[in-house]
Amino acid sequence: MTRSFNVGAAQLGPIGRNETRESVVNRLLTLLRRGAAYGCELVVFPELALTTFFPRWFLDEGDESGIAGDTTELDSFYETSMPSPTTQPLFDEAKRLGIGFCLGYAELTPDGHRYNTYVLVDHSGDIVGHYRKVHIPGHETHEPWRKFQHLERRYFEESPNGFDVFEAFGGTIGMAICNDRRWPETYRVMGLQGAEMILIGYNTPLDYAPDPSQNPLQSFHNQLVMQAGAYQNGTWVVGVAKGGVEEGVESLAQSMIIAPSGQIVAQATSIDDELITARCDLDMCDRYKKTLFDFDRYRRPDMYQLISSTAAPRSLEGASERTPSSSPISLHMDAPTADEHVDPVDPPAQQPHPEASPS
Ligand code: CDT
Repeated sequence: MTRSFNVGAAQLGPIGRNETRESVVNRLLTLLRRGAAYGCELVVFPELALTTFFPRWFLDEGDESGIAGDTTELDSFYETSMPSPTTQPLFDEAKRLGIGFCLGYAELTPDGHRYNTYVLVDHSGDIVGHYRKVHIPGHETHEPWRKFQHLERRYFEESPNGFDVFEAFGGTIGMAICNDRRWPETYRVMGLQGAEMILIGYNTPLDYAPDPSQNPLQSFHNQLVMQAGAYQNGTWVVGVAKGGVEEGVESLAQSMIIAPSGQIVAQATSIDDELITARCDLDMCDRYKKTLFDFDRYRRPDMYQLISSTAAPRSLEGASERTPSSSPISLHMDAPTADEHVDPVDPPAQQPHPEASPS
């Protein structure tokens, strides 16, 4: 029996700060119906697909010790249940059409925890599973030097759950959210559980304030990490953007569906609402899982112990997102520009880290 099925990546264009949930859900319903018309069994929406990317604003009256004061506006961006009254039509329509979906949203739990979450729903409208974002990028406190904030680390907790996979749509499906896609461990932990398709939603501003030299590489890095993740783990990857200029901030679009070979088989061409589809043969995963990436035969986990060790031997203490002025290395001055000639000389000897033990 073939394990091929059609998947849709439902890219979204910008969502305005004041756009109602009802309006957004109507946009999602349009894409869901388009997916059904194209014969999709699963339509994947991006990260935080119900709202604008609100971590770009400082929205409460707290300080470095956390959120405080009037949180009415902040709270308005979160769902306190799923389905919620405004998302129920999506679940109903999915069931009516016999099509599944994956939806990113901000989750506020009854006991006050805040997560950046994905929910996977099957063709009966039933929830298959949730995923809460593991790698939370950005910063915790208001940083006025930035053109816009990236306060994910203020508004979301790191997942306590990690990367699960789910038996659904005839295969083994995993989920990840945005920054997770840059980390090889994301794919590998799910690859080790047999993932055959990894669904990844993202909001990636083109302007990366801590190191603008990375700005022109956003598209390249997006492809690099997702294609590598797919190939090295013999899995399909469905990467879905919220792109375009949202509240003055331009974000990467270029949603794509990637085969276990690492090849891009479909890619969005717009920076707006757009559905791309591909027929994904889950059995293609075995071509890689049973040959080059036969984990049981070729992996050497005993050689990788540092990866799961919490004590990094040469920790880059404080090397998180710094303000330019507090950075101990010059992020902006030293990188050669494209037209500067760089001699192919040996790299300078590395300075020993102050905490490195003498050999
Ligand atoms: N949403 C999200 O995780 N975006 C990050 C931007 C990092 S800039 C602080 C990303 O990795 O694309």
